[in-house]
Amino acid sequence: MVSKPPAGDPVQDAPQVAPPQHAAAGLSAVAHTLRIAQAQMGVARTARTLLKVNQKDGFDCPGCAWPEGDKRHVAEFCENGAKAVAEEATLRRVTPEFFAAHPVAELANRSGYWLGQQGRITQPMYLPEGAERYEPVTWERAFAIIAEELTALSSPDEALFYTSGRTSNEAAFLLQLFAREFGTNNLPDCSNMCHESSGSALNETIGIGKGSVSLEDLHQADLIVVAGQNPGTNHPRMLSALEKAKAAGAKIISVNPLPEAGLEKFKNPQTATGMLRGAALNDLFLQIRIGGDQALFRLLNKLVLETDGAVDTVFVREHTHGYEEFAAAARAADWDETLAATGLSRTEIERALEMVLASKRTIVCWAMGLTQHKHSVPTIREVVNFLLLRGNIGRPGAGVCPVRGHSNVQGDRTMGIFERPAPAFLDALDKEFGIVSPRHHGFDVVRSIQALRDGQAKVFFAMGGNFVGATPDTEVTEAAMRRARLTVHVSTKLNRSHVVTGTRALILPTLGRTDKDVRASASGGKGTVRFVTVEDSMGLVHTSRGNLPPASPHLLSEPAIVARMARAVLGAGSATPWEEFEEDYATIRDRIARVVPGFEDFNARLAADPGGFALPHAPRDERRFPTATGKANFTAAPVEYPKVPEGRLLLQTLRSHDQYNTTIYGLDDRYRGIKGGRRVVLVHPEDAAALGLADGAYTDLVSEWTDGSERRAPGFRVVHYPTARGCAAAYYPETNVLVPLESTADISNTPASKSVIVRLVPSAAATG
Ligand SMILES: Nc1nc2c(c(=O)[nH]1)N[C@H]1C(S)=C(S)[C@@H](COP(=O)(O)OP(=O)(O)OC[C@H]3O[C@@H](n4cnc5c(=O)[nH]c(N)nc54)[C@H](O)[C@@H]3O)O[C@H]1N2
Ligand SMILES: Nc1nc2c(c(=O)[nH]1)N[C@H]1C(S)=C(S)[C@@H](COP(=O)(O)OP(=O)(O)OC[C@H]3O[C@@H](n4cnc5c(=O)[nH]c(N)nc54)[C@H](O)[C@@H]3O)O[C@H]1N2
Ligand SMILES: [Mo]
Repeated sequence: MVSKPPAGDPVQDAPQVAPPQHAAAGLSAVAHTLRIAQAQMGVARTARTLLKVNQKDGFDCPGCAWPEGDKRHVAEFCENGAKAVAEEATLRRVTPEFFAAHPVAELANRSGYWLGQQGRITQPMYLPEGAERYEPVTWERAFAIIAEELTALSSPDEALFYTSGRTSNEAAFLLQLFAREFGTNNLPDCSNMCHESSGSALNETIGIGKGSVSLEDLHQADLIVVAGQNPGTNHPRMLSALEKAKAAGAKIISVNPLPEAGLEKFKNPQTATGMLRGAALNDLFLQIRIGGDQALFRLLNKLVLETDGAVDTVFVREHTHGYEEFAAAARAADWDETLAATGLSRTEIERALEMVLASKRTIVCWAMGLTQHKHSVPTIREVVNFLLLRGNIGRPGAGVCPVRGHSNVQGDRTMGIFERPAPAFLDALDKEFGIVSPRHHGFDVVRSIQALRDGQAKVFFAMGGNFVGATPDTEVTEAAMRRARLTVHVSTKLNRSHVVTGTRALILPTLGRTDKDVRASASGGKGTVRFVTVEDSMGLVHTSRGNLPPASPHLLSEPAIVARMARAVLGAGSATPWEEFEEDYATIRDRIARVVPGFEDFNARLAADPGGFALPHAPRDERRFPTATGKANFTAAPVEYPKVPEGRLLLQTLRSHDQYNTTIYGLDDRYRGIKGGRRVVLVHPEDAAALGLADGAYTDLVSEWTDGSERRAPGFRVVHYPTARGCAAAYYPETNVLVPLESTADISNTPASKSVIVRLVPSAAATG
């Protein structure tokens, strides 16, 4: 049985609140999964689909980028992976009749949840200048429109090519090749809003912007620090790895303003005993203030330096640079300032130090809680200092572990989706294709919005994602997007970006991970099912092959869309064999093998083992650090932390349990005890009392920015919640309207969406 999408909208947002749960997963998770999956796909398709997730002959889960491991369970997926699959494999359809019935202006008043729930888009759609509705268009005409607008630009740099992290290696490689052949490095991607701060910090300090640990390392660690990450919701399979590490004797410290379920207690749904009993994964919970992490790690570093024999002097001498300067800065760290920045007690920090000193193999894992602040890059560099001090990089059971978001966000970068490509990469690309790539840098996400706003960019093309939904400063961004001449979205599902358009707009529907991508046989036979490849958070490359009949016969694969667009735009002037690439993805992989280091004999290695291979990582494999100094670099940035004026709170914008970024699966955040609504703001009871805010009161969130400007998000229900003092939390994307476009991390330019100073004012829009 497949349920209908929600009929009414705006969706009734009436949150019900119960105490937060301590345990993650378990039987209730399995029941919840099956309910959502069967509503979208029906029973048979649910079974057929879920059994193929993350199997060697199946498709890569479109959820998170956590690796699969070598021994796979029959059901190698988690509750939230299953929701991601159900969302894509849904039987609901958005047809040309749908667009005829709903003018764009009407769709622009619908919630993101409602739009997403309408189903898979079945045909290319075109919104001509001045038209009220999208109309069906042929693929040929769609590509001609793109060519018309792109060739009319006065410079290739007036075009923007955005990528979200679900795109396969093959499609990503073609897109960056096309952009560069066309003449621009304007390749912003979701990474700019996600782990850019990690990449910036790691490139500089260890010489490669990727994590250095494997699953095996996690299983062997003595100590795993999980900072600024909510794996119970966003990387549920990571909990199994932590459970295994713990069984082997590891200790776990979590650093978070919120007590997140899963770390507190985890009931492994893949083992019978785990399902029933569950165990606490956390050995120590440091309930830190938002933005206090750099101060915490700096003080821990000072304490390590002051402990006899704690520093790995051999490693420091042989493999690092900048130790003296760093040590001087760390010795100056101040207890009082650290306690103020972190909100932690002296005893808690001393307890953490004991665990740090007792560990010979330490891993630090992190996600958005560390990357989306003004001082994120120095914060992550301080984490690197912390690991370098005791030689915790490049040995088993130790290292850096930035846990990636989108399932192929890391691979897209490896394939060259980057606005600031390395000269060596461009040299290799140019040599292989006989082109001349531009050497000047392109626009990242924030600069792309500024360019649209200022009239410097006129065509916006997105390979997936929901640009206006995911980016900050919603009103500014939407106004900027409306100034474009043409907006184009390659998409599976309807979202906000399709209804906030340029003068003309196109929606190009594509195959998702679960869809079968069949290459027709020349002899009229059954044809072969094609596969693509992805790279997970730990640098493992493997195949992904869909097994479901596509959502519609009119869909094209992502590589086919790029190849046809390139032919339409570049015409006879291009010597690149775009037709061959569209026909046979193996020929794309042959080129990747010659351009991207680590992919030598790409096709042959996949044929030998579809389970994949690991990309080289010099610090991990040989303790070699390909930085400017040739060593791992200690750094000594001044300690920063957010200063919040009297009567204000520091707001972080985060994910609920029932969403995937801007895709809303449902209105519950089960582990946090919230049901039936998303407009909630979590506030510590004592802060709420000081501000005169009863639990259940309705408030507007007003953000205050340094230039004196204010932004307002109306009508949030106050929830008294055990967060760190002075901190608040609310869901994104509803709160993106509060994040000023100019509020970004130093160096990485990532929107500071976890550090928003807000005032809570009584709401006129109370809907309770
Ligand atoms: N089901 C599901 N899975 C997902 C996603 C999804 O939306 N849904 N999104 C995917 C993507 S793209 C990404 S990037 C990841 C995101 O994965 P996460 O980073 O886990 O996602 P967030 O919900 O943003 O959670 C941020 C966490 O950091 C904590 N935090 C906030 N500020 C601070 C701080 O200053 N210091 C510390 N120490 N902690 C802080 C928050 O309390 C929260 O626990 O998940 C991926 N996986
Ligand atoms: N305030 C605030 N803002 C944030 C964040 C935050 O924590 N707080 N997190 C940031 C982070 S970490 C990220 S990664 C970004 C996410 O930014 P995006 O990646 O741009 O956003 P998503 O919501 O993941 O995109 C969902 C859309 O992708 C399309 N899609 C899904 N699967 C496919 C596919 O296989 N192919 C194609 N072509 N399209 C597909 C569907 O149409 C769907 O509507 O948001 C960022 N924005
Ligand atoms: Mo992300």
